[in-house]
Amino acid sequence: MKGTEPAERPERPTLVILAAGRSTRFGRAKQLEPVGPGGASLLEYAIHDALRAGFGRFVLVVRESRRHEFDARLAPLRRAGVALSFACQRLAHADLVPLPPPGRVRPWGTGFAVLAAAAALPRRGPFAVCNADDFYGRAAYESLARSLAAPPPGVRAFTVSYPLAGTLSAFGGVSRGLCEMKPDGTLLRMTEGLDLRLEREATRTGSGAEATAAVGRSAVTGTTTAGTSIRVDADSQACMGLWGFFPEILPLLAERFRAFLAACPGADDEFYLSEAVSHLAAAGRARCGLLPSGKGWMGLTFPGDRAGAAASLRQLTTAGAYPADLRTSPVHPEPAPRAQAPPVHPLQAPRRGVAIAPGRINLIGEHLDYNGLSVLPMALERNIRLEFEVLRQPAVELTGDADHGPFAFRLDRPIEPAPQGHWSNYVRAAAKGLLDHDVELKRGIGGKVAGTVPVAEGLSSSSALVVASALALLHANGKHVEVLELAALLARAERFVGLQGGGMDQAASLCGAKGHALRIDFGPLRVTPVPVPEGWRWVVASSLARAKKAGSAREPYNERRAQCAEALERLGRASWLEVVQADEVEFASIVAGGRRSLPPTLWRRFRHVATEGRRVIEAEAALRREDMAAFGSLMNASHASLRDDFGVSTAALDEIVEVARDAGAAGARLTGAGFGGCAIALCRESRAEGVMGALREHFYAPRGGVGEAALFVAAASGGATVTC
Ligand code: NG1
Repeated sequence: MKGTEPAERPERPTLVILAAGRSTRFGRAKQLEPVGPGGASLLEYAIHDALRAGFGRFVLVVRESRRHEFDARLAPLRRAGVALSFACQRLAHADLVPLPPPGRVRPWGTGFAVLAAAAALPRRGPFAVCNADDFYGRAAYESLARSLAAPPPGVRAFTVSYPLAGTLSAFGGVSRGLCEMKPDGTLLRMTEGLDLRLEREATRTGSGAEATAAVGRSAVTGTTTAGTSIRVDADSQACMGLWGFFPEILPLLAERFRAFLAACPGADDEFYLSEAVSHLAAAGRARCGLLPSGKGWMGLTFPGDRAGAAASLRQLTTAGAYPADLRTSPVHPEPAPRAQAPPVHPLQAPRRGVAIAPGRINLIGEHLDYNGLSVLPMALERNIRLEFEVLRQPAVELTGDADHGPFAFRLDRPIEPAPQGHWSNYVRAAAKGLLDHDVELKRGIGGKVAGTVPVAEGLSSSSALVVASALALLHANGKHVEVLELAALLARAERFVGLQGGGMDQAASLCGAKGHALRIDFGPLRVTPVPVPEGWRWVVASSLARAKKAGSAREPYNERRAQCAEALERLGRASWLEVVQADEVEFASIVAGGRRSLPPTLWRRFRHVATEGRRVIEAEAALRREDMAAFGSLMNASHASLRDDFGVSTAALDEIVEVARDAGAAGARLTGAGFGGCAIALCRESRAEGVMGALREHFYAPRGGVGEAALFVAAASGGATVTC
């Protein structure tokens, strides 16, 4: 007999309180500063409000040196049965920064503080994050708790937002997360604004909400973390550091932190939670709901802020909102938030959207990805754009341009390929890849595809289409797949078109980083952004011959892949990595062995992969030390190897490379698989026009001239996004 089991109780959320800040502007440790009428700190108000809103446990992120102080102060709460634990924020972290860079003293920032709390969080169940020195009010915690109990489809993060003007201080500039919202109420982007002040400073008298009343509508000025001046509407929404999350955010944050570290941050650069969530939201990897707060906010940035906060708390206490001595008054937690409660800010399932996925150039490391070796591409500003409407039925109905006619297929029947070379195969590949990965696609998409990446030019228009299609389908169905997992599954999926490709293009399109090249490693897939030095440009030049990877280039490409595998096997080597990472002596002996034992063609294929693998390592080092002359020489060697050993260049590509070098490029090479497509030339910014002029004159004019699609300067762009 089935017993009467109690209905499953929803998980009470945990509140992570960030209390490790250095209080530099406040002048003394402010997290335990007595502010309430009975001497309670804002941190104690946060715990009080959160308990009443149904939060079940608390994790305080503190500096090790102050842990005892917090412990002693909060002991009465523990004795009253409040589940409270500590996480110490250090500069080192076993997995993320085993050894902090020399000279780093400043904490890593709010995003890192959350990662420091991860080990103290329950494995399941949502959590919220707040700052110890901010007062958000009970309604904010209630709104967050309700939304975490019943998140709208696909939303995996929340932030409570406040009108910007009401969050400023009369005593100096403050930092705030400036929110831009999509029409469905989710976050489009958040920019960390620094030194924010009301423009009409002279008329101000108080701080917080009082100040807003004093000046009415106005603008707020400040700078971004990159130092650019900004001016925003005083009514815009600001994030004050009160967030709600599900545990899936933690690996995504860790990944963003690794990318932050890889970009060699300066001693004062911080990994802001706001910027990390903004990046994940823009990339379509963590939809973040905005919960606009009806009530005011107050906090302590400068010593002068204290008086205003104390006065407000006195008023609230007199009005009966809080007990006079909050520190000794028992708290009566509310029941856990009910899962069926509607979210405060109802979000609709998306009805339409736009998925945009960039193409890429590969700076160096050709025909290496399918051999498991690292490559160094960069995402382009040119992209594939899929504007879609969400369909109720599981079908895909898309149209393209004049060369790419309409097609349709169902998602609830086996997905069969269209005839070889048909563009729908890339969309089919994306859908099949997701379905094979057990992603349920109940809703379809209808819409149109347009693009600025030239097709079949080795700039990865095909993978950009695969990525855009996958993001649109995921978005339409409120599903999420972690980005590297998505890149890997789409690389496998794209083989549906018959090309046994590697995984470079899908990863580059998904993980592009503005101003950065990407080192992509395989097995397991990892992406590390590498900054591109200022003052250098890559000119992209089409050979005017299409390299159709779903057509004529397919067999020679697959043949190369098979030859590489055979060469490795004949040499009795387990992996190419082992060859490429050998020391000088060992490498020379492997190469000598290859020359002796392999038939001529396999020997040449072998030599290309082995030397190109080592060139990528050297090229990344050259890029990091901004030695672009060395980078250019490596590009030249790469081209020679692709031409002479790998046999994938063409006379036109060789000619472009030569003209560009003669015109002053530091290096030039074919990019992508070859067999036609494009070449790239590295040149100083001041030489780019000269190099393009020489190409126009010597290569394109005799062939009847070219348009802007065939000859342009590449700019390293961010990765694929999907927005409503
Ligand atoms: P292009 O040329 O962009 O189609 C192809 C492969 C890459 C890589 C390069 C050669 C696909 C989708 N693309 O790129 O994986 O192997 O050739 O380095 O398979």
